[in-house]
Amino acid sequence: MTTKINLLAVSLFLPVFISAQNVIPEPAQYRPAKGEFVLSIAENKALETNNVLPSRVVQRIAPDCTTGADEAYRLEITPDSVFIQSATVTGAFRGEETLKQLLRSGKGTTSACVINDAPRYSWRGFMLDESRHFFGKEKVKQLLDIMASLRLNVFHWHLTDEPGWRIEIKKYPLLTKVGSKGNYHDPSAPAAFYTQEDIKDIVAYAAARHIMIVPEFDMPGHATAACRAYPELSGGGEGRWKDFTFHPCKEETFRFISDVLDELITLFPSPYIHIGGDEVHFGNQEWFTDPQIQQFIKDKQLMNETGLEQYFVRRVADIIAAKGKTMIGWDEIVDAGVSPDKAVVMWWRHDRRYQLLKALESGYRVIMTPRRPMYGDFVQYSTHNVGRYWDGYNPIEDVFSFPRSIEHLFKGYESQIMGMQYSLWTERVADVKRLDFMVFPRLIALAEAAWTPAGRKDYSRFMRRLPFFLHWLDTKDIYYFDPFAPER
Ligand code: TNX
Repeated sequence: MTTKINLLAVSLFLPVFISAQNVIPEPAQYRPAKGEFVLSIAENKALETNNVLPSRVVQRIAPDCTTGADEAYRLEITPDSVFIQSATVTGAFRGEETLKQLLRSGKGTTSACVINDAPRYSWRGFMLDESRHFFGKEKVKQLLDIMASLRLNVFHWHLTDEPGWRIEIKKYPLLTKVGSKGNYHDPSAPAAFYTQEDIKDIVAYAAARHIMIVPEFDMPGHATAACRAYPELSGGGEGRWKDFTFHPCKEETFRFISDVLDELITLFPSPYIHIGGDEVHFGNQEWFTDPQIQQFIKDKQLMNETGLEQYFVRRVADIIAAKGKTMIGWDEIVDAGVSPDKAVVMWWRHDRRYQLLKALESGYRVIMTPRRPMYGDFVQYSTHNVGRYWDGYNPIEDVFSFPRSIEHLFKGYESQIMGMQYSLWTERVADVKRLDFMVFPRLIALAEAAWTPAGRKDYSRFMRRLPFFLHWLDTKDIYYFDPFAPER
């Protein structure tokens, strides 16, 4: 409600501002020009209902067009027509999305201007955990639409974990038959997973929006659903940790992993496969002191349980490299001694800054998604109490201003920072309404943080532009947190 009133107020008093600059993320360079470009009623309807642009929008793809960065584009809006120039089809697509935002926010009219734009980071991601709770194809497609508008380019899909295995693997049918039953709240919830046909459909949908999907197959820990389906792969354990981890000393385990990866690679064209690697807890003490396990550790000179974990990660890194892909792992993998040309590190433990430094010093490329402020399962406002709260919470402003607070840490290593990501774990996110609430508007802030040059970011200007984007979310029935009416 308040959003609509705000929007109305802004459009009544600042018509020029709204048609010229309502773009998120804020472009790198914006120059106003004379006049306005106005859609006809039919053209505006085509944009609103079918998301298509008029024939007066002309694209030119040529290497000499822009700075050469893959996603850079130049958008020139004149009263008669619009020119989008880019070295790549992807860049031109990003330019189209900027134009669509300008036209939508101006209700079919936008001021003439020239925009020269390129992203700050090449990895601008969103992670969704669908193991803890499953949301399904239509929701994922809607999120991809919104990501496209925000010029986000990576969807990291957490498809396997303790409660459920969510992707069909033809060679191991029990993964879905047994492993996809249940969710975080209800172990008896009916099977929920994506068939390979679903996956192909979603991958194509994302590709049409120039979004790469990176699947995550979490191992050796967080493997409970897979171990439930194939108990012979389990590393044992008791209570909370029962079947949590794959058995790291069996060849059978690595054969299984290699087979599953083959199917994932066929389905996902991404050059990266995420293998998790976080929070490993092998079996229990009894399992660990088993003479066979002890012998294995001795033979491989692994010293202890941690050595075993690192051995596992190195084996998987080699399997993935042999298949021509690059592995991504959570920041625990930094300690495993994998060669930096085989792996990319995702830094998540905000309270372990030295792990970020160690990754950079060891030569790894790094994607930043520290719990604070990048985890969407933390609350976003002081009075909220559904969600995490852990020496603080994650307000929108912290997402927006990232990585300012830690920039000094990676001074000199900037070229190894691939980008950043907003990550939503869904233990406490049981339905799409809650999902929307925990994702928006923080994902919008992430998009600007990851795209816009640091010097052009300004929180109060961002908050002034935000209502137009929230208004678009209204048309999609997205239930977002409204920072303009926080006590709603
Ligand atoms: C830690 S982040 C995990 C997840 C949980 C999350 C909850 C990470 C690599 N592992 O399994 O869902 O915390 O905030």
